[in-house]
Amino acid sequence: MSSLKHPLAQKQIDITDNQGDEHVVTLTVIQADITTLPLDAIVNAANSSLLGGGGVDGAIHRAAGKELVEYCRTLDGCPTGDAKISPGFKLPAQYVIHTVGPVWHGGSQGEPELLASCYRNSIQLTVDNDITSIAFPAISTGVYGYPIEQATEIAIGSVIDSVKQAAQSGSAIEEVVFCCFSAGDAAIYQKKLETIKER
Ligand code: AR6
Repeated sequence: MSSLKHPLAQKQIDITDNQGDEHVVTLTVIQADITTLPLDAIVNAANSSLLGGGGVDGAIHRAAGKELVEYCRTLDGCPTGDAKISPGFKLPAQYVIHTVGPVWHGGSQGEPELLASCYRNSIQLTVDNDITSIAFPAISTGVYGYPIEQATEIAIGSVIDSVKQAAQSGSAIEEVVFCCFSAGDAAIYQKKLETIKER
């Protein structure tokens, strides 16, 4: 179960990998400042420069210290929908996974696929780096304007699909946290996690 205080909702995903081994992945909704979480990795909703910005990006850079932007300069940016990894420096989390969500233009310009690929590519990096616990903010739902209800559906659906797929390639992931900043967003995530049908 979750290592975090005050989970608002939890769901366990049971996965059997192609070796026949069973994995349990716990999905948890919390309301918190993501920079405080003592998990293996936290995800940053960055922009494609990876050199910092406002919102959760600004909070992560402030808490990690200036070594983070120095490191990010070596990453050569990140296309929308992709993800790159850095150390967490002064954060309690060991790693930061930087992903770039789509800007909302009404939904017909590939936004759902790009948002899903942020979650999928971030989970893929947990496989490559032996990460067992990760927290996501509500990517694209702040400055980038993605409607929260639709973004939440994609976030949870894509994470469930991605952890199932990752288990087939040796993933060690045990816990995925949806870290909401506002009580309103947390309530939407909570409801969605309780009602979502596994695909
Ligand atoms: N912990 C958890 N969630 C947070 C925190 C925090 N400390 N601070 C804000 N949020 P946003 P985007 C929530 O705007 O929409 C930046 O300038 C926030 O309430 O941070 O993907 C980047 O550099 C919202 O629910 O990211 C990009 O230019 C969620 O994080 C651009 O913003 C995402 O809001 C990215 O926009």
